[in-house]
Amino acid sequence: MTQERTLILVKPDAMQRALAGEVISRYERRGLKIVGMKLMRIDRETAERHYGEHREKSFFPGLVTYITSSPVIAAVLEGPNAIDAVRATNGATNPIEATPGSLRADFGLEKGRNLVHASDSAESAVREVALFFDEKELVAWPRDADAWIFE
Ligand code: IDP
Ligand code: MG
Repeated sequence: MTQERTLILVKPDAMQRALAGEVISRYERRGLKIVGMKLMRIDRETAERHYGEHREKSFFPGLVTYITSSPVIAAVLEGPNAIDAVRATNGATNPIEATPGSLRADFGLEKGRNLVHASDSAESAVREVALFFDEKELVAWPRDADAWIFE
């Protein structure tokens, strides 16, 4: 069982539709632990670095405008295979192609308004967690914390 950490963002469309609690609750009830969380307005420079791999894409300017358009929740989630688990909970980038029951299928219709972000690999997770959090903002849970959730 590989313990991993992954970065998620509750994007502006989910925040504006008051879906933050619903989104976070999906991760919690899968058993993922929140080890960092903040409400923030992403500045343009951070947005451009976060989405740097898409810099040449036609949707990049709109993506940066969107992600900086209102407050978001950034969080670090931890658990067994957390990176793939969260990507599956989110669903495919295009909500129309997302697995029914995933967040993007349940709440979205458009690629450009797909509610959530999650790191896509171990390398991205390390880079993205460091972009949004200082190490001292990440908290350690007690070793027996699972017993509280599952008793
Ligand atoms: P991901 O969020 O599922 O990892 P990526 O391909 O990394 O998807 O794209 C990053 C984000 O860019 C998407 O979540 C979505 O918000 C936006 N995006 C991707 N493709 C398009 C597009 O064709 N039109 C508009 N926005 C897009
Ligand atoms: Mg991506």
